[in-house]
Amino acid sequence: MAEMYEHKEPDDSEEETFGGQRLAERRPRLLHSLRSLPECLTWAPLLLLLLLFVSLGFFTLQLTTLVQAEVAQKQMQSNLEEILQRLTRMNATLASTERGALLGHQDLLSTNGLGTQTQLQTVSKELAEARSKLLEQESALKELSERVTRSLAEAGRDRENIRTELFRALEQARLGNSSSCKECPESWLPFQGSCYFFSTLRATWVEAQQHCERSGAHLVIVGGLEEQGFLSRNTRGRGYWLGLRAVRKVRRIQGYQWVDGVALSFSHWNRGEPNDSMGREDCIMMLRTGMWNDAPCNNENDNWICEKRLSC
Ligand SMILES: [Ca+2]
Repeated sequence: MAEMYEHKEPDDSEEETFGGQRLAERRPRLLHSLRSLPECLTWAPLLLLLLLFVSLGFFTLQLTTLVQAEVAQKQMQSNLEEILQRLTRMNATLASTERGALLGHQDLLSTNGLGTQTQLQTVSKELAEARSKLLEQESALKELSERVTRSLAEAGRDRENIRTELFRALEQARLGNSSSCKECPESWLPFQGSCYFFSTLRATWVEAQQHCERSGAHLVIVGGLEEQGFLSRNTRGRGYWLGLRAVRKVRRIQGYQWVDGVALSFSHWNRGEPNDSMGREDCIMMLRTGMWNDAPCNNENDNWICEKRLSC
């Protein structure tokens, strides 16, 4: 019995039973850990200290890294500023170079422009001189043409006058002999080598001249007082267009000209004529008295007298 109630000292083997099986048998490592817990508690400050050192080292490393990064950033900023300054200087240099080149081009263009302007002025001056000379030559040619025209007309008139004189001589010779000269057409009146037609109709000056041309004649040209006397004696109380018109330039009458181009020399104006009434009296007609008057060319109140030379 003594053995049954034998006090058993707490034995580790009894404490370490679990589920009827010894803990040492089932969890040897756990058992070992449990046994080493006080020892672990002894190592904790050391671990904390170690952790502190590690953290401090890590912090120091980060701080160093940040400082290095800041230094690198400052270096990069410095480099960028330097690069920017170089670019600014290069830009300034380039701008100066381009400006110089542009000024050079501008000077060249200015020089060329001045040269061209000088050439243009010279050419313009030469053209003006040439134009002036051409105008002078044109004026001289025009004057020469007018002189030639007047000379031809006067020559034609002289030729007709010679024919008239010849006709007179032949008429005198005809007193005893038969004439070889043709006679005037019917209803035409002869006078000193010419035939005259006194119309019974009325027309404008231009229409009257056209009537005469269709008969191989022209409106009458009054060469002198004898011819004027012949015409005045045959007016039969009517007014007649003559072959005389005004020469008007810039609304002003410069003179009068016969239909053969000869300027007016002999005239037989009525008193107060020519008056160029209303500035439109360019055609000359003979009044019933035989005196002359200037009248509007489109006046249809007058008859007309045609004249053509007799041919021998
Ligand atoms: Ca008049």
